[in-house]
Amino acid sequence: MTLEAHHTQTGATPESTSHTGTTDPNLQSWVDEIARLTRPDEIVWCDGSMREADTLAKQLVAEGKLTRLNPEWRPNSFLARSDPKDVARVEDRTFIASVDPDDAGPTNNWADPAEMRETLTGVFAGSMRGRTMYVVPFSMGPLGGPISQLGVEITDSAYVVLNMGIMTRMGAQVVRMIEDGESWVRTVHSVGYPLVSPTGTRRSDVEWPCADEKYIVQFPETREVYSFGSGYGGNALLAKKAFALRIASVMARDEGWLAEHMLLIKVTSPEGGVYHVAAAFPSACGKTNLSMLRPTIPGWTVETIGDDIAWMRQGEDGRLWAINPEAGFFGVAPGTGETTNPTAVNTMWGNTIFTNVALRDDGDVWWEGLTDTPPAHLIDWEGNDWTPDSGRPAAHPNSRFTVAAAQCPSIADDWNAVNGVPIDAILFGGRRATNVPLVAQARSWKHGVFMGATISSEKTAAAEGTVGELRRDPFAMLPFCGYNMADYWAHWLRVGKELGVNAPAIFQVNWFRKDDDGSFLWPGFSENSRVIEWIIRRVEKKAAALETPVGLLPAADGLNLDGLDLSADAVEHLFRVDRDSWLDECDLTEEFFGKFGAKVPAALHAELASLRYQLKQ
Ligand code: OXD
Ligand code: MN
Repeated sequence: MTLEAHHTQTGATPESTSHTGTTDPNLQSWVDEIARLTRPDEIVWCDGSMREADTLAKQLVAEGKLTRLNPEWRPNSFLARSDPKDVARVEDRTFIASVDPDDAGPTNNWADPAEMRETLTGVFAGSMRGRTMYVVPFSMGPLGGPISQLGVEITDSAYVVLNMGIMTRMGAQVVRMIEDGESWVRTVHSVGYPLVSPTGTRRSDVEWPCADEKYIVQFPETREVYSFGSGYGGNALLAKKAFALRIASVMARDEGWLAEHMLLIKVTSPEGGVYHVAAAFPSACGKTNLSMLRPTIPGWTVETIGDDIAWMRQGEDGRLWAINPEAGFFGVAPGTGETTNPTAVNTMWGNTIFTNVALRDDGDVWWEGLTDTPPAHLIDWEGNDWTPDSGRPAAHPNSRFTVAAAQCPSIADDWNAVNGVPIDAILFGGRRATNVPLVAQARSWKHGVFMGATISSEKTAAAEGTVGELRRDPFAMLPFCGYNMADYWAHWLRVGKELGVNAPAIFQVNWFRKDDDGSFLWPGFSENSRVIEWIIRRVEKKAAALETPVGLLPAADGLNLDGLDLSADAVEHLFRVDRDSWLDECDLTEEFFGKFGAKVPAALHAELASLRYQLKQ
């Protein structure tokens, strides 16, 4: 297969053929070095063109690795089915290989970088035998933007190339920028399923090649990622969690910016005021839904900028400016439905890669929650016949859609702005059945950092530990912070100091509080626009707030509840601050901070002390 018309011989391994290359000596020698280690048959430099994507998709269909969906329903769209053992990010196989173990901290798996390099050299040796090695140059954020960064992923998976082409600005122009001297991040990926053994015996490929033993390794000091053994999502699309969060958070610490697990939205008020909001929620708390919110309150508009990651940097005007570094959505399919998120459903009209969803008899796709009534017959995510009586989900709970952000009907006109957008408010949300009010504003940046640092959810399954205990996910960054979490809190405090009066307001939100019978108190979904309205009115200094120990809550009648069927009891419960259970929670927070020892910034201990003091008044 030839993806490029010209064929220049480069310094690659003697037995591999290389299609084009670069005049940048560092990039070329790195590609050569990885090829010498992994021994692919062929090296292909991806140009990011539509023709290239079309060729790769056709090749994957011919190899039985993708199913083309019925173009009548879903043009230029495909279904991939993964190995049942390779269906999600593998946090226990994700490592931060920093020189000092303390730089990884108690929430990451640390690995000694020298030992890990040796291990990786072992597993990558010959791992691409019989395969094509793709060189994927990409930009996170608009090309050349002041907050953007470049990277290159080497991968032996054409499926990864196709996904990277949707999720990033991928292509030859990035190589030109590297040749012009721009810095870039090195990422290497292999599915770990060579087709030729060291002795030359060939085996046939499988539908979803992967290896039993997986390694997702970040080297923060040298800004490198090595991923082996998985072809799935964040394990393999290295621009996303590995680069844009783990490596970028370290770059951000060193360079004074922020790399965050946050969605980005643009909110327009009935008076035409335009505001930008960033919001951090743990995985599976409805970030994609909030990023595509359709307000129920008249006159308000919410538009999408990003659904997962935000990079933010102080601009020349002193404010905090943000970009969505990604170019696409890699969203969880189940629960994304015509009623819950019609915008997402419309985004996926075509040009979409689906992974591990179910196939309809008419050649379209389906997953739990897409429609209220399931089709009478499907092929499930494992390729088996399925009916509504099968007693198991048709789509894997972590099945995904990959689609360009530009296809989203609610995408904001400034989503692609080269300088980003100025941030007016930052939200921290968890999934809390108890204690945490529907919305509370932080009294200060420091109080906001305390809110972010203590994001938590009640454990819901016995497998997660004692039911009702808190699972902490500070800043929703637990699996994504590339360095010591307590140092990260200190970094946030430093950034706040730098921003001073220009700092965005910070809020805590919780859509998930339950009444004593265990049902949700707040209707959620589009009604969340009422909370957004109050937040914007606070930013505009137009809404009153009540001081409470846990933050500033809407004053009586401050939250717009017009037309909502919500009892006075429910509203009271949504904002109730129960002093005893909050004091118990303070003990848990102290215990949690204790894990980080002396690194916890004094300002956070002071916030905890102040919270306790106020609760006891
Ligand atoms: C994701 C996650 O896939 O946060 O976005 O797990
Ligand atoms: Mn995420």
